[in-house]
Amino acid sequence: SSITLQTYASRAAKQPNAAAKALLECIERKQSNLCVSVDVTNKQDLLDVCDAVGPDVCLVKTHIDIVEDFDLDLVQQLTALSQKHDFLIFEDRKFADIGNTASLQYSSGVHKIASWSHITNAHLVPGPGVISGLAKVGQPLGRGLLLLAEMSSAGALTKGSYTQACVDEAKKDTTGFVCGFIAMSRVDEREGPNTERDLLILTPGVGLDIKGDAMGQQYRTPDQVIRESGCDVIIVGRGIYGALMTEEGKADKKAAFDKVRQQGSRYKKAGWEAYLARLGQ
Ligand code: 5IU
Repeated sequence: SSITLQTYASRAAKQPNAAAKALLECIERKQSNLCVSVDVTNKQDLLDVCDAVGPDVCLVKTHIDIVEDFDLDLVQQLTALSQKHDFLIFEDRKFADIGNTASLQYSSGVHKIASWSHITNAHLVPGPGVISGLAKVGQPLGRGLLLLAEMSSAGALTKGSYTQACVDEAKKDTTGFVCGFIAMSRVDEREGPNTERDLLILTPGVGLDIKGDAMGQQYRTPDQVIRESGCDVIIVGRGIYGALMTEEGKADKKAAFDKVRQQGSRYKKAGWEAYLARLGQ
């Protein structure tokens, strides 16, 4: 039957990709399909947000290249928090070069993403060589890759035959390294139930209070994303940590972090209720 009618637990039991399996198990254990996107530019804020919302999330998404004072201690502390609070880490790197270069960007440089990030993602623009290049590094480490099948921003070119090509490549990936998509809908089931290979769908562009931002972001609610569109994980950034960015929040960090925690718990509940509603419970 359609993936949307299966529980996270039953999908975890059958999942061959280690990172995807760990994520599904974590979702079930914590009753949370919430991924927080922590797009802050200093190390301590990043760690503090993860510590504040850690209990409510299954996954923390980073943009490690925006952190001004990045060092390897940051990823050690982030890893420690992922163990303390039981969440996985997803570096939203969006690899998009030929296989050989993507492989080096994944393993090496300042950030050494493969060494600490359980999940990362790639555009299929270069063709399937980007998958093999990343798989060479990530596969032996038990990592997972998401293909960017659809984006949330207005006017995105990720549509039609491009989206379909991402689905086709994921289904025929022989490395087992591709474990899902970033997408706005159940792209793997456009042509009927996907009985071939369980692929996760992680979805950004989620907000309960506003419809978008000034730079093309478009928000939908957790219910629209999980129940109506059949996606698996909601990704929420400013909806959760936004209080830290205001003048008020900068002046009173303690109050701001209370708001961050409240929003984390609010989105966690909304995501889980939408999942239960999808199952008809
Ligand atoms: N993100 C998107 N849309 C996409 C992809 C990634 O918003 O299609 I691919 C990222 C960008 C940001 C986070 O890191 O997800 C969403 O943040 P906000 O919830 O603050 O808009």
